[in-house]
Amino acid sequence: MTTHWILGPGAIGRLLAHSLAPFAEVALIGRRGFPAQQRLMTPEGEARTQRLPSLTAGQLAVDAPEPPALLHITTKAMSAEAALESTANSLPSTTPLVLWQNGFLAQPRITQTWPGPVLCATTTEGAYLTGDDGVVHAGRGHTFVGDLNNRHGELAETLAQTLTQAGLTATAVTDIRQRLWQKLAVNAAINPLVALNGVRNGELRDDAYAGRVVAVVQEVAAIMLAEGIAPPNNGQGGASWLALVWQVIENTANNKASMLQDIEAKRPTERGAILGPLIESADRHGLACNTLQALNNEIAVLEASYSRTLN
Ligand code: KPL
Repeated sequence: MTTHWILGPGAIGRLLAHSLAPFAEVALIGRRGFPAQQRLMTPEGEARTQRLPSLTAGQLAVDAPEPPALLHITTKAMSAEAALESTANSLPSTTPLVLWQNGFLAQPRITQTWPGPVLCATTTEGAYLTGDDGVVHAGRGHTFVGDLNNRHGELAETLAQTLTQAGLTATAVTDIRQRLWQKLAVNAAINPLVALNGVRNGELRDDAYAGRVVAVVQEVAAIMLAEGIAPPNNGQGGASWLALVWQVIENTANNKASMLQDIEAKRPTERGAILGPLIESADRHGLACNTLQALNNEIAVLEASYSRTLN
């Protein structure tokens, strides 16, 4: 049986572990251990309990288990590189990696430095944790996998088949860079604004916020043009970034976006992986990005205020 290690036992990590476990050997790797009996609630409301072994990076170093065929990294974007480093001594450097992060920060860096194949995955599967031993698969989505240099198409194809067999519908693609940037563009227009204002996605349609949404999207659209990233076709012929962003806001109106959840839980946010590459790209192309800069600074101030109270 193929072995998959899943580094980062958050909602997507545990959903992945539950889905793969009937077909492969899986181990969840985290900073701390978890109860072996883990519960999954399916989108259809069926409750399942499965044994999912968990290991800490410390245990890996001591126990030296057989290395995996594939290491999935499902941490937040800003933790991916440190997490990989914490397990790297327990892995052959040829081990294929699958990066599940938002944004576009860890992916190019790890692709450049890791000697083995590095796949990137972007998913619309919806999941959230219900404690140390439970995850809810809230909505079915689609996962796209590929590598930034288009050198590992066969591996991406095999992974897409494995994921699909495991119930997480997936497609191997040759334009994963485009897809990661497209998701980042939408996240940049929604996440910082809802996080700063403490509102659900749908509230961005209110007059109080809509102007700032438009201002962010104008900057993002110029950056995307400079990067050569077209908006995904929305199926209605209208492929503008603004139409896409309003569509996602409509479809996720009731969502509490991930950045808002991070702010509420006083955790570091993914602003560096979402706003960072946009601001860096704007600088590189000589484009103005005052709204993106302002949002980045406002979130940084908020994060600093609670990291001071936690220290
Ligand atoms: O992906 C999202 C997130 O919460 O990070 C959006 C698209 C904003 C939906 O909530």
